[in-house]
Amino acid sequence: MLCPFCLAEVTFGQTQGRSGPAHVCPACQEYVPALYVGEYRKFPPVVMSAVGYRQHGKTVYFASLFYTLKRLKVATHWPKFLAMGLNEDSLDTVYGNAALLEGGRLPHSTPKNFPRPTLLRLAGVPKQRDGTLVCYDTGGECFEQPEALVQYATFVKRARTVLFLVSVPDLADPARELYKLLNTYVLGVARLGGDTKAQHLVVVFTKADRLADRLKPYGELGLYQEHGSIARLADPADYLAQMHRMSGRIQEFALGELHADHFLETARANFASVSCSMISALGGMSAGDGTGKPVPRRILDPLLWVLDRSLPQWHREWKKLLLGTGR
Ligand SMILES: Nc1nc2c(ncn2[C@@H]2O[C@H](COP(=O)(O)OP(=O)(O)OP(=O)(O)O)[C@@H](O)[C@H]2O)c(=O)[nH]1
Ligand SMILES: [Mg+2]
Ligand SMILES: [Zn+2]
Repeated sequence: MLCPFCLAEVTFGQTQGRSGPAHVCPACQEYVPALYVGEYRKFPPVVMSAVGYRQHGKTVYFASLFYTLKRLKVATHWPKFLAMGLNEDSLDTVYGNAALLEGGRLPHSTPKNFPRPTLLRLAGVPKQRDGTLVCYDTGGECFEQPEALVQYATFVKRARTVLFLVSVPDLADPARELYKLLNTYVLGVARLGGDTKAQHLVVVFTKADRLADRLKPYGELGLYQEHGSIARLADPADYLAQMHRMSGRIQEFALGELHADHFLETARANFASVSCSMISALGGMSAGDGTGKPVPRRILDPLLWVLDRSLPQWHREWKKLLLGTGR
């Protein structure tokens, strides 16, 4: 089984915990939740590993995702949908950060240390299999040098899909800085003995609310960001097809507006696949002063990409035939 804390393939040991038998990882010595081990086959792990510079929106993305998933539960869009934290840490993160956003506040910057993943069981997402989300939110400093990645983010080499969270409005020279992030990541993973060619890359452009003017020339994409609503999720086949189309539009934006040709070409050469999405975790919410609530836009798209990319190849081929979606 995959350890959710260090992502090593291990056989968990049994030990006596404070409240009964417990499972321990022989590689990292972490206590693994009984629910994770007991129903591993029914809810296999799906790793969401966020990579990106400081202050580019990783923590706020996860907070906004948890906030949205919480609200989805009572909505009618996915009638069978269920999300559940698997340990106390995860409950604290999910409910704590979602509550912060709900109260119009923002989470703090993430310290540079080996992050503890948030474990969230997901069931009933239409057209996707059930699973346990293992969310890694690492401090942005760890992605500034390959050495820092090797020291603090060893788990990245074992993730099947990696999310690059990039805030275009915060980049002075987007083409150069995008390429640098990619280069740092590919080098770091190679030094860890991993191979990015076995991973799928999802590039997530964050803070799309600050890009509204620059998206105007890209008609359909601008509208997609502005009118992001969860109502269309009720028809998942239609939604996934649209998401694939938007990935193409976002790549056009990256070429036309950011001149990121070199970044995209190098990414395609170094990963099993490259998809793009664009989100606004906060929408119109003002900067954490306790006024206003977030109005997230397209916040589920990266999750749907990760779930999609986590499916075995045969399942994806089958879905492609059924839905007519891209790669
Ligand atoms: N306008 C806008 N601002 C955002 C959005 N998401 C995040 N921000 C702003 O960006 C800041 C940094 O976001 P974080 O999620 O903390 O960034 P991070 O990538 O986790 O940063 P580190 O933990 O330092 O690596 C937040 O405090 C917000 O002010 C968004 O969707 N729209
Ligand atoms: Mg953070
Ligand atoms: Zn472990």
